[in-house]
Amino acid sequence: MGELDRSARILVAGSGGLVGSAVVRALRGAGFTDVVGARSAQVDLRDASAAREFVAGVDPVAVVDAAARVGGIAANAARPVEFLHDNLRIQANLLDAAAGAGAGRFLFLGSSCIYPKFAEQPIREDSLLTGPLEATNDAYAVAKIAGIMGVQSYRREYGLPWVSAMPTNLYGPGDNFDLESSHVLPALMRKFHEATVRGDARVTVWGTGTPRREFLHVDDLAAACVHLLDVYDDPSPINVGTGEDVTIAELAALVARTVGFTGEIVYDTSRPDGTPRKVLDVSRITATGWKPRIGLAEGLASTYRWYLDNYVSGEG
Ligand code: GFB
Repeated sequence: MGELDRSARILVAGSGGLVGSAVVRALRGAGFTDVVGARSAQVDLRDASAAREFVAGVDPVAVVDAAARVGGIAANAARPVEFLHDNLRIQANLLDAAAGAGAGRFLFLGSSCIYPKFAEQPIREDSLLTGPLEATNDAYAVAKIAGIMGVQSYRREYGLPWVSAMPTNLYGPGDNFDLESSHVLPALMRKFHEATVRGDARVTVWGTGTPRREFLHVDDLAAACVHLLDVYDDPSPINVGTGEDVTIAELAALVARTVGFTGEIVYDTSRPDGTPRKVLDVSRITATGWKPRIGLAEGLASTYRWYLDNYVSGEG
Protein backbone atom coordinates (compact mmCIF):
# COMPACT_ATOMS: atom_id res chain seq x y z
CA MET A 1 0.00 0.00 0.00
CA GLY A 2 1.67 3.25 -1.06
CA GLU A 3 1.58 6.29 1.26
CA LEU A 4 -1.34 8.60 0.55
CA ASP A 5 -0.37 11.85 -1.20
CA ARG A 6 -0.43 14.53 1.51
CA SER A 7 -2.41 16.80 -0.85
CA ALA A 8 -5.15 14.16 -1.25
CA ARG A 9 -8.59 15.22 -0.01
CA ILE A 10 -9.56 13.23 3.09
CA LEU A 11 -13.12 13.26 4.42
CA VAL A 12 -13.50 12.62 8.15
CA ALA A 13 -17.11 11.75 8.94
CA GLY A 14 -17.99 12.50 12.57
CA SER A 15 -15.32 15.21 12.85
CA GLY A 16 -17.09 16.83 15.79
CA GLY A 17 -16.75 13.83 18.08
CA LEU A 18 -14.04 12.35 20.32
CA VAL A 19 -12.52 10.21 17.55
CA GLY A 20 -13.27 12.38 14.52
CA SER A 21 -11.76 15.54 16.01
CA ALA A 22 -8.61 13.60 16.96
CA VAL A 23 -8.33 12.11 13.45
CA VAL A 24 -8.57 15.60 11.89
CA ARG A 25 -5.78 16.78 14.22
CA ALA A 26 -3.63 13.75 13.41
CA LEU A 27 -4.11 14.05 9.62
CA ARG A 28 -3.17 17.72 9.64
CA GLY A 29 -0.24 16.95 11.95
CA ALA A 30 0.92 14.32 9.43
CA GLY A 31 1.02 16.95 6.69
CA PHE A 32 -2.36 16.41 4.99
CA THR A 33 -3.38 19.78 3.56
CA ASP A 34 -6.92 19.02 2.40
CA VAL A 35 -8.85 17.50 5.32
CA VAL A 36 -12.62 17.99 5.21
CA GLY A 37 -14.69 17.36 8.32
CA ALA A 38 -18.35 16.34 8.38
CA ARG A 39 -20.18 17.01 11.63
CA SER A 40 -23.66 15.66 12.31
CA ALA A 41 -24.94 19.25 12.33
CA GLN A 42 -23.78 19.65 8.71
CA VAL A 43 -25.12 16.40 7.26
CA ASP A 44 -27.38 13.72 8.71
CA LEU A 45 -25.68 10.58 7.43
CA ARG A 46 -28.76 8.56 8.41
CA ASP A 47 -30.35 10.11 5.30
CA ALA A 48 -29.06 8.28 2.21
CA SER A 49 -29.64 11.07 -0.30
CA ALA A 50 -28.13 13.71 2.01
CA ALA A 51 -25.08 11.48 2.53
CA ARG A 52 -24.71 10.81 -1.20
CA GLU A 53 -25.01 14.52 -2.08
CA PHE A 54 -22.59 15.62 0.66
CA VAL A 55 -19.88 13.08 -0.14
CA ALA A 56 -20.16 13.69 -3.89
CA GLY A 57 -19.71 17.40 -3.18
CA VAL A 58 -16.56 16.72 -1.16
CA ASP A 59 -15.23 14.26 -3.74
CA PRO A 60 -12.71 12.63 -1.33
CA VAL A 61 -9.74 10.43 -2.19
CA ALA A 62 -10.13 8.75 1.21
CA VAL A 63 -12.84 8.56 3.88
CA VAL A 64 -12.44 7.89 7.61
CA ASP A 65 -15.74 6.84 9.21
CA ALA A 66 -15.65 8.22 12.75
CA ALA A 67 -19.40 8.92 12.67
CA ALA A 68 -21.45 6.65 14.91
CA ARG A 69 -24.06 6.58 17.63
CA VAL A 70 -21.90 5.65 20.60
CA GLY A 71 -22.35 5.45 24.35
CA GLY A 72 -21.50 3.58 27.48
CA ILE A 73 -23.05 0.49 28.97
CA ALA A 74 -26.16 2.28 30.32
CA ALA A 75 -26.98 4.08 27.05
CA ASN A 76 -26.49 0.92 24.99
CA ALA A 77 -28.66 -1.16 27.32
CA ALA A 78 -31.42 1.48 27.35
CA ARG A 79 -31.62 2.37 23.65
CA PRO A 80 -30.77 -0.68 21.45
CA VAL A 81 -33.03 0.42 18.56
CA GLU A 82 -31.18 3.74 18.18
CA PHE A 83 -27.75 2.08 18.49
CA LEU A 84 -28.72 -0.51 15.90
CA HIS A 85 -30.59 1.53 13.31
CA ASP A 86 -28.66 4.82 13.50
CA ASN A 87 -25.36 3.01 13.06
CA LEU A 88 -26.62 0.72 10.30
CA ARG A 89 -27.92 3.75 8.35
CA ILE A 90 -24.85 5.96 8.95
CA GLN A 91 -22.31 3.37 7.85
CA ALA A 92 -24.28 1.91 4.93
CA ASN A 93 -24.99 5.38 3.56
CA LEU A 94 -21.38 6.49 3.96
CA LEU A 95 -19.98 3.33 2.35
CA ASP A 96 -22.36 3.66 -0.61
CA ALA A 97 -21.73 7.41 -0.97
CA ALA A 98 -17.95 6.89 -0.81
CA ALA A 99 -18.15 4.21 -3.51
CA GLY A 100 -20.37 6.46 -5.61
CA ALA A 101 -17.85 9.29 -5.30
CA GLY A 102 -14.98 6.98 -6.25
CA ALA A 103 -13.10 7.16 -2.94
CA GLY A 104 -10.01 4.98 -3.26
CA ARG A 105 -9.54 4.42 0.49
CA PHE A 106 -12.04 3.92 3.30
CA LEU A 107 -11.22 3.30 6.96
CA PHE A 108 -14.12 1.94 9.03
CA LEU A 109 -13.94 1.88 12.83
CA GLY A 110 -15.38 -1.05 14.75
CA SER A 111 -14.91 -1.50 18.51
CA SER A 112 -13.49 -4.06 20.93
CA CYS A 113 -16.96 -4.48 22.43
CA ILE A 114 -18.20 -6.24 19.28
CA TYR A 115 -16.10 -9.34 19.94
CA PRO A 116 -17.79 -12.30 21.66
CA LYS A 117 -18.45 -11.76 25.39
CA PHE A 118 -16.22 -14.67 26.38
CA ALA A 119 -13.60 -14.41 23.62
CA GLU A 120 -10.19 -15.79 24.59
CA GLN A 121 -8.06 -12.97 26.03
CA PRO A 122 -6.17 -11.13 24.70
CA ILE A 123 -8.69 -10.98 21.87
CA ARG A 124 -7.46 -11.84 18.36
CA GLU A 125 -9.17 -10.45 15.27
CA ASP A 126 -10.15 -13.94 14.08
CA SER A 127 -12.38 -14.43 17.16
CA LEU A 128 -15.02 -12.10 15.62
CA LEU A 129 -18.38 -13.89 15.20
CA THR A 130 -17.20 -16.99 17.08
CA GLY A 131 -19.50 -16.64 20.08
CA PRO A 132 -22.43 -14.86 21.75
CA LEU A 133 -22.26 -11.09 22.21
CA GLU A 134 -22.45 -9.08 25.44
CA ALA A 135 -26.19 -8.42 25.94
CA THR A 136 -25.80 -4.81 27.12
CA ASN A 137 -24.52 -3.72 23.72
CA ASP A 138 -25.41 -6.50 21.26
CA ALA A 139 -27.46 -4.14 19.04
CA TYR A 140 -24.49 -1.79 18.62
CA ALA A 141 -22.19 -4.75 18.05
CA VAL A 142 -24.37 -6.23 15.28
CA ALA A 143 -24.44 -2.84 13.55
CA LYS A 144 -20.67 -2.48 13.75
CA ILE A 145 -20.14 -6.06 12.55
CA ALA A 146 -22.37 -5.19 9.57
CA GLY A 147 -20.09 -2.21 8.87
CA ILE A 148 -17.04 -4.47 8.76
CA MET A 149 -18.95 -6.80 6.45
CA GLY A 150 -19.78 -3.74 4.30
CA VAL A 151 -16.08 -2.93 3.90
CA GLN A 152 -15.27 -6.56 3.12
CA SER A 153 -18.14 -6.71 0.59
CA TYR A 154 -16.89 -3.60 -1.23
CA ARG A 155 -13.41 -5.15 -1.32
CA ARG A 156 -14.78 -8.41 -2.73
CA GLU A 157 -17.26 -6.99 -5.27
CA TYR A 158 -15.37 -3.88 -6.44
CA GLY A 159 -11.78 -4.66 -5.54
CA LEU A 160 -11.49 -1.53 -3.37
CA PRO A 161 -8.57 -1.44 -0.85
CA TRP A 162 -10.92 -0.48 1.98
CA VAL A 163 -10.12 -1.51 5.54
CA SER A 164 -11.47 -1.70 9.12
CA ALA A 165 -9.83 -1.10 12.48
CA MET A 166 -11.00 -2.34 15.90
CA PRO A 167 -10.20 0.27 18.56
CA THR A 168 -10.38 -0.60 22.24
CA ASN A 169 -12.07 1.67 24.84
CA LEU A 170 -11.08 5.23 24.02
CA TYR A 171 -10.83 8.44 26.05
CA GLY A 172 -9.42 11.94 25.77
CA PRO A 173 -10.26 15.54 24.81
CA GLY A 174 -13.73 15.94 23.33
CA ASP A 175 -15.13 12.96 25.26
CA ASN A 176 -18.75 12.76 26.47
CA PHE A 177 -18.96 13.48 30.22
CA ASP A 178 -22.71 12.98 30.63
CA LEU A 179 -23.12 10.71 33.65
CA GLU A 180 -25.80 8.46 32.12
CA SER A 181 -24.67 8.13 28.47
CA SER A 182 -20.88 8.25 28.78
CA HIS A 183 -18.22 5.59 29.14
CA VAL A 184 -16.65 4.77 32.47
CA LEU A 185 -13.50 6.89 32.34
CA PRO A 186 -15.10 10.29 31.68
CA ALA A 187 -17.99 9.42 34.00
CA LEU A 188 -15.63 8.69 36.90
CA MET A 189 -13.54 11.79 36.14
CA ARG A 190 -16.65 13.96 36.43
CA LYS A 191 -17.96 12.11 39.51
CA PHE A 192 -14.66 12.45 41.38
CA HIS A 193 -14.26 16.09 40.31
CA GLU A 194 -17.73 17.12 41.42
CA ALA A 195 -17.40 15.16 44.70
CA THR A 196 -14.13 16.97 45.43
CA VAL A 197 -15.66 20.36 44.65
CA ARG A 198 -18.71 19.62 46.83
CA GLY A 199 -16.67 18.02 49.58
CA ASP A 200 -18.60 14.74 49.33
CA ALA A 201 -17.37 11.87 51.51
CA ARG A 202 -17.91 9.14 48.89
CA VAL A 203 -18.30 8.40 45.18
CA THR A 204 -20.38 5.55 43.75
CA VAL A 205 -18.90 3.39 41.00
CA TRP A 206 -21.22 1.11 39.00
CA GLY A 207 -20.95 -2.68 39.14
CA THR A 208 -18.51 -4.72 41.21
CA GLY A 209 -15.29 -2.99 40.11
CA THR A 210 -13.91 -6.35 38.95
CA PRO A 211 -14.37 -6.10 35.12
CA ARG A 212 -11.15 -5.38 33.28
CA ARG A 213 -10.86 -2.72 30.55
CA GLU A 214 -8.14 -1.49 28.21
CA PHE A 215 -7.93 2.26 27.63
CA LEU A 216 -6.27 3.92 24.63
CA HIS A 217 -5.89 7.69 24.38
CA VAL A 218 -7.77 8.94 21.35
CA ASP A 219 -4.68 10.72 19.94
CA ASP A 220 -2.91 7.34 19.82
CA LEU A 221 -5.89 5.89 17.96
CA ALA A 222 -5.88 8.83 15.55
CA ALA A 223 -2.18 8.32 14.80
CA ALA A 224 -2.97 4.66 14.13
CA CYS A 225 -5.72 5.69 11.68
CA VAL A 226 -3.28 7.83 9.67
CA HIS A 227 -0.76 4.99 9.72
CA LEU A 228 -3.34 2.42 8.58
CA LEU A 229 -4.52 4.66 5.72
CA ASP A 230 -0.94 4.58 4.46
CA VAL A 231 0.03 0.97 5.06
CA TYR A 232 -2.92 -1.38 5.70
CA ASP A 233 -4.66 -3.32 2.92
CA ASP A 234 -6.19 -6.53 4.26
CA PRO A 235 -9.83 -7.67 4.55
CA SER A 236 -9.43 -8.56 8.23
CA PRO A 237 -10.15 -5.80 10.77
CA ILE A 238 -7.03 -4.85 12.73
CA ASN A 239 -6.98 -4.32 16.52
CA VAL A 240 -5.75 -0.99 17.88
CA GLY A 241 -5.03 -0.90 21.61
CA THR A 242 -2.37 -0.94 24.31
CA GLY A 243 -2.58 -4.67 25.02
CA GLU A 244 -2.80 -3.87 28.76
CA ASP A 245 -5.89 -3.66 30.97
CA VAL A 246 -6.87 -2.60 34.49
CA THR A 247 -9.84 -3.43 36.69
CA ILE A 248 -12.55 -0.81 37.05
CA ALA A 249 -11.51 -0.54 40.71
CA GLU A 250 -7.91 0.20 39.67
CA LEU A 251 -9.18 2.77 37.17
CA ALA A 252 -11.33 4.40 39.86
CA ALA A 253 -8.31 4.71 42.14
CA LEU A 254 -6.23 6.19 39.29
CA VAL A 255 -8.92 8.75 38.40
CA ALA A 256 -9.44 9.64 42.08
CA ARG A 257 -5.70 10.27 42.41
CA THR A 258 -5.64 12.36 39.20
CA VAL A 259 -8.52 14.53 40.48
CA GLY A 260 -7.28 14.63 44.08
CA PHE A 261 -10.32 12.88 45.60
CA THR A 262 -9.47 11.28 48.95
CA GLY A 263 -12.91 10.07 50.09
CA GLU A 264 -14.50 6.63 49.97
CA ILE A 265 -15.26 4.66 46.79
CA VAL A 266 -18.41 2.51 47.03
CA TYR A 267 -19.86 0.09 44.46
CA ASP A 268 -23.48 -0.04 43.21
CA THR A 269 -23.85 -3.67 42.21
CA SER A 270 -27.39 -3.03 40.95
CA ARG A 271 -25.66 -1.59 37.85
CA PRO A 272 -24.32 -4.06 35.22
CA ASP A 273 -20.68 -5.09 34.89
CA GLY A 274 -20.99 -5.89 31.17
CA THR A 275 -18.23 -7.89 29.53
CA PRO A 276 -15.88 -9.31 32.18
CA ARG A 277 -12.77 -8.51 30.14
CA LYS A 278 -11.85 -7.21 26.65
CA VAL A 279 -8.15 -6.63 26.19
CA LEU A 280 -6.91 -6.75 22.59
CA ASP A 281 -4.13 -8.78 21.04
CA VAL A 282 -2.22 -5.95 19.33
CA SER A 283 0.52 -8.06 17.76
CA ARG A 284 -0.68 -7.44 14.18
CA ILE A 285 -0.69 -3.64 14.36
CA THR A 286 2.57 -3.67 16.35
CA ALA A 287 4.10 -5.64 13.47
CA THR A 288 3.18 -2.78 11.10
CA GLY A 289 5.34 -0.39 13.15
CA TRP A 290 2.65 1.45 15.20
CA LYS A 291 2.68 1.61 18.99
CA PRO A 292 0.80 3.67 21.57
CA ARG A 293 2.71 6.60 23.09
CA ILE A 294 0.37 7.98 25.80
CA GLY A 295 0.34 6.03 29.07
CA LEU A 296 -2.83 5.92 31.20
CA ALA A 297 -1.56 8.16 34.04
CA GLU A 298 -0.33 10.78 31.52
CA GLY A 299 -3.53 10.50 29.50
CA LEU A 300 -5.73 10.89 32.59
CA ALA A 301 -3.84 14.03 33.63
CA SER A 302 -4.13 15.68 30.19
CA THR A 303 -7.77 14.67 29.83
CA TYR A 304 -8.58 16.13 33.26
CA ARG A 305 -6.93 19.41 32.23
CA TRP A 306 -9.08 19.41 29.08
CA TYR A 307 -12.18 18.67 31.19
CA LEU A 308 -11.42 21.59 33.54
CA ASP A 309 -10.74 23.98 30.65
CA ASN A 310 -13.72 22.97 28.50
CA TYR A 311 -16.39 21.35 30.61
CA VAL A 312 -16.28 22.90 34.04
CA SER A 313 -17.81 26.34 33.60
CA GLY A 314 -15.67 27.99 36.19
CA GLU A 315 -17.42 26.37 39.16
CA GLY A 316 -15.03 25.42 41.98
O1 GFB B 1 -17.28 2.20 29.74
P1 GFB B 1 -18.53 1.42 29.94
O2 GFB B 1 -19.82 2.19 30.04
O3 GFB B 1 -18.72 0.43 28.72
O4 GFB B 1 -18.42 0.50 31.26
P2 GFB B 1 -18.13 -1.00 28.36
C1 GFB B 1 -17.23 -0.17 31.56
C2 GFB B 1 -17.35 -0.73 32.96
O5 GFB B 1 -17.27 0.38 33.88
C3 GFB B 1 -18.68 -1.44 33.26
C4 GFB B 1 -18.29 0.24 34.86
O6 GFB B 1 -18.40 -2.57 34.04
C5 GFB B 1 -19.43 -0.40 34.08
O7 GFB B 1 -20.37 -0.98 34.97
N1 GFB B 1 -18.63 1.56 35.43
C6 GFB B 1 -18.41 1.89 36.71
C7 GFB B 1 -19.18 2.60 34.80
N2 GFB B 1 -18.87 3.15 36.96
C8 GFB B 1 -19.37 3.60 35.77
C9 GFB B 1 -19.97 4.83 35.39
O8 GFB B 1 -20.18 5.75 36.21
N3 GFB B 1 -20.31 4.97 34.08
C10 GFB B 1 -20.11 3.96 33.17
N4 GFB B 1 -20.47 4.17 31.89
N5 GFB B 1 -19.56 2.75 33.49
C11 GFB B 1 -18.91 -0.22 26.01
C12 GFB B 1 -20.03 -0.53 25.05
O9 GFB B 1 -18.86 -1.26 26.98
O10 GFB B 1 -17.66 -0.20 25.36
C13 GFB B 1 -20.06 0.47 23.94
O11 GFB B 1 -21.27 -0.53 25.75
C14 GFB B 1 -18.68 0.83 23.42
O12 GFB B 1 -20.84 -0.05 22.90
C15 GFB B 1 -17.61 0.89 24.46
O13 GFB B 1 -18.32 -0.05 22.43
C16 GFB B 1 -16.22 0.95 23.85
O14 GFB B 1 -16.67 -0.91 28.18
O15 GFB B 1 -18.66 -2.02 29.31
